[in-house]
Amino acid sequence: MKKVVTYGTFDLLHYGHINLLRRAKEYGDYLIVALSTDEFNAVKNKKSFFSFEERKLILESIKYVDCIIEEKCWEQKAEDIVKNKIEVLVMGNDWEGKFDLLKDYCDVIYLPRTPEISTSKIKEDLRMCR
Ligand code: C2G
Repeated sequence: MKKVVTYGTFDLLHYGHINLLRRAKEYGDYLIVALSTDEFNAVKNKKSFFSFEERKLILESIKYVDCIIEEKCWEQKAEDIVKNKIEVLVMGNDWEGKFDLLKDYCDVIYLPRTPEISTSKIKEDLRMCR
């Protein structure tokens, strides 16, 4: 079984996230999502609308997702990859190059982001509607 991993907050899940998850799954048979905890979001200077548990519940309903683990820090990726025997790390290309050091452990793939959509854009547009 070829395992793939991707990392993220996945707040206010939208079609850009779904495009990423669908394409990531195509690189293997089993997709692990390392979901940023609320505490790690604070490290990333992100405040998600949905809590970790709520974001996890939503992601678990996505057919491309086979397993969800916690993303608690920047430094856990190599251990995650070795421990879970992961062969491919997939991220959107806003992260281009940032995880190349992990090429010692697995394939690292950066996929084009879906344009025109982001969680922050959704929040901003909703604020405008008030
Ligand atoms: N994404 C995308 N297209 C968008 C929006 C997001 O392809 N329009 C991708 C991002 O590139 C990322 C994934 O969806 O690969 C999740 O995005 P976020 O939830 O914003 O994750 P991020 O804050 O980038 O966290 O250690 C890595 C970090 O945890 C990544």
